[in-house]
Amino acid sequence: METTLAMVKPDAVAAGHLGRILDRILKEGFRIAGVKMLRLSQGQAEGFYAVHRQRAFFADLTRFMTSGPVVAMILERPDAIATWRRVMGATDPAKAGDGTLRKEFGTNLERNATHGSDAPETAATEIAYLFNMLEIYSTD
Ligand code: 3AN
Repeated sequence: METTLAMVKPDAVAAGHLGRILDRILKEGFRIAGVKMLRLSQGQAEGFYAVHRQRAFFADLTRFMTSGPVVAMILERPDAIATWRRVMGATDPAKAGDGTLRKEFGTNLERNATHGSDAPETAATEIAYLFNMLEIYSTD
């Protein structure tokens, strides 16, 4: 069993896509081990995306991520990280394949509807950043 951190970003929450994204998550065989809606502060968004601090898009990205509530989830299934990234599709919705969440719900490279951890270490860091142990119902 593997765990990943998924997020429905402010654009997709505001557009009312949460239900369809949750439905897709369950259809793909994920178990939801934790879920919460929260609105990130500027400092929290900057901490979450700290690896991108030097990138030109950092200020815009963190402003977008604080523009409304997000829904953060801990997802479990075998090969969860790669599977969730496949379901999301490419970072740029214009390049994402048919049937992917970013193709269906993303607006542009920045407002791309969903987030997913890119490696086991990142997943562990991101989960610890957003959830405390009382909020996680893991079968591990
Ligand atoms: P992914 O989320 O597919 O792993 P990353 O980690 O390269 O992509 O980028 C993190 C987030 O930063 C993306 N989800 C997207 O919102 C934003 N982003 C990435 N590249 C750009 C860019 N060139 N311009 C604006 N925003 C970007």
